[in-house]
Amino acid sequence: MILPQSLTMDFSTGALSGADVEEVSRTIADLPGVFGDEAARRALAPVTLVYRVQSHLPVAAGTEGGLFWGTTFIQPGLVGDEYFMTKGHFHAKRDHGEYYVACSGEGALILMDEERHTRFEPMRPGSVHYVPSNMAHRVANTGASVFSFFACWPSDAGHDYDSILRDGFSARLRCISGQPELVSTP
Ligand code: M6P
Ligand code: ZN
Repeated sequence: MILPQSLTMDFSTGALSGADVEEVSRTIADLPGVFGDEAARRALAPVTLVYRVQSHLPVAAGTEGGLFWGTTFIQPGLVGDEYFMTKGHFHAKRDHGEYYVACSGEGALILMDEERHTRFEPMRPGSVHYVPSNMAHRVANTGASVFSFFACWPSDAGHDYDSILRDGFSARLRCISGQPELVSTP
């Protein structure tokens, strides 16, 4: 039996379409405590879109052995001198990894291990990034247009946002003289 293809992806934009695509949006109002300069965040219009995530979740979250697929679209912009970025998370199951593939625009993958060493990898269309286990990860848009990337992660990985909201990353990706620079947090 041949079933019709129900999920498609536009390789130029990363957009997913199909019956089972879920979408969440994160605005400036949704991201208190995420950026270093909280006053600069509050000075922006609360409805300003920072990023949205389209995902295909074919099994229930927490199911062992399944995979999730998604595209994240990050708007260009700054909060103070920090690039618009995702909240960032460790996986609740720390030994679970993830793949990211850049689609369009310019971005950066910021990775921090459990000893709080932080580094970043530039993301350009076609670059493939393996997020190792035990690493917190977030993505920033370092360009002037929407940055999109694909992600594939285990359905039982889970998101631990609390550790990041409590302790942050040990460094922030700031726009210094027009270039991304990782600056240690005090
Ligand atoms: C990628 C994946 C998702 C994640 C999204 C946004 O698409 O890693 O699991 O939800 O990025 O990142 P965050 O949840 O940290 O805001
Ligand atoms: Zn993840």
